[in-house]
Amino acid sequence: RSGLPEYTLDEVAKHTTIKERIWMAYRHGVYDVTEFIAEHPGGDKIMMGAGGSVEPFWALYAVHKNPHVLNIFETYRIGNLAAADVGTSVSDMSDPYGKEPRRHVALKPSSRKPFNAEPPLPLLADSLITPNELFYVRNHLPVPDVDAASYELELNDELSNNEKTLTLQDIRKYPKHTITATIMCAGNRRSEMTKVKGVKGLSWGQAAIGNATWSGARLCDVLKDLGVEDGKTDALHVQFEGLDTDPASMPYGASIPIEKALDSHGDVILAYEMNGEPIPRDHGYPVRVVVPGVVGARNVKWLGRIIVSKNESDAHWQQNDYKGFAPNVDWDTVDFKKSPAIQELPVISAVCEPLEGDQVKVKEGKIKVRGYAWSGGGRKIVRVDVSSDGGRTWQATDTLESDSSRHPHAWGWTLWTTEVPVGKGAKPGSESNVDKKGVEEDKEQLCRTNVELKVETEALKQEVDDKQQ
Ligand code: MTE
Ligand code: MO
Repeated sequence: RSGLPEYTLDEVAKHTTIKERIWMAYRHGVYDVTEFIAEHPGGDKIMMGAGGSVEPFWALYAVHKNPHVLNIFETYRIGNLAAADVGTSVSDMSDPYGKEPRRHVALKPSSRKPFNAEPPLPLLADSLITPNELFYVRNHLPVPDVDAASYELELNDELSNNEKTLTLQDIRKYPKHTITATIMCAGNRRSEMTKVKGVKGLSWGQAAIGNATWSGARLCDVLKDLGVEDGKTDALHVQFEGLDTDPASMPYGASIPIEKALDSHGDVILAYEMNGEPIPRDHGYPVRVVVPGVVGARNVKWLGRIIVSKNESDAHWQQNDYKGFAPNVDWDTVDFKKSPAIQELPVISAVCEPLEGDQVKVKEGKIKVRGYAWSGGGRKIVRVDVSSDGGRTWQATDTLESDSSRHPHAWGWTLWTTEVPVGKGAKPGSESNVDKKGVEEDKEQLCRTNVELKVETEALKQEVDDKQQ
């Protein structure tokens, strides 16, 4: 809209408190949403995006993105977004990390160079599909700046010496295959593990996981044209190299077993779309391999080369990282050759809401608890049990939500919701203090989630109310 002042995203990012006013960007506009948030149900969650784009919140709460709400929203417009910021990238040639994409303010980084960040946990359980801008980011190296028009994917079969180069257009000519799949970092929830025994690595919370739809060419179709077919090759592994390189010019790399790569029901895809949009730079633009059911590390982003081989990838991340060891092994005694590279991940579940220490309203002696559950290998979650008495008794959750389009595989996560009875002393309207004591992982497909509840008395609630006034 003409006549309004122009602001940059950096200026928008400075407005994150009621005192400074809360600003957000949407398309070409800048909005002062301080009042909008106050009047809007769910506004407290939008607060997590204060100073950033409102777009992923429309995606989470699709009900809001209707003409009526957008018209109301438009009345809060205070300016236009600087043209240079509408597409979003920063540029500083003197720094290997000088060409990183701009990230949403709601992503909280555990490291900036390389960029690693996860979204606020309560947002995760709000939508079966994680919006692109809120999907956790796990980068080991600077994000490469790839031009889609000149992008090339090299293919090489070491057994037949067949070679090929595909452009993005060539990849798009293959039948477009869409799956819903969860990608999780092996380090998800490491911060809790560290409380038991120190482990090296980024201190991830519980949100180094996300669920998206991915579209692209099936790897088995592409390999068939290279002459690599099930039963006709002696290859054992398919290696992937990224276009991101370390200071010695070595690319990020990983490999998967040939069985998974050639399985016509394995759904491994060379994805060029994430949730219906070109894959964002942080997630592998223009092409990443999605290996559903397999640890995040093998889902190589910015895919530059595929090598069909008798050998696993010799990259650091396949050989000397992403492996599991017994508790008596430490960094001085570890022999990485003694453990296989992680492929399919085991089952996992986590509580997303309430957060540890949250004050929650007790309704008819119960509180609402929500979370996710997922298993590697495409194993479907059939039940999630919750305990509110330290694991003595368990109750199955009421609602499970998941994508079932690839039955019997379930590549995507299951969101669960339940009401948990709180202890004897709980009166309707009292507050309950949640103390999450981690999650017990039972056998595959069945997740047990332990929500410990400390129930506070009416008197304490009065005190809290007094403080809030
Ligand atoms: N691919 C490349 N080329 N470089 C990387 O650093 N990180 C891997 C994997 N693929 C990585 C990569 C790891 S460890 C994880 S968990 C996932 O990408 C993270 O994917 P995301 O950032 O899209 O969430
Ligand atoms: Mo990872």
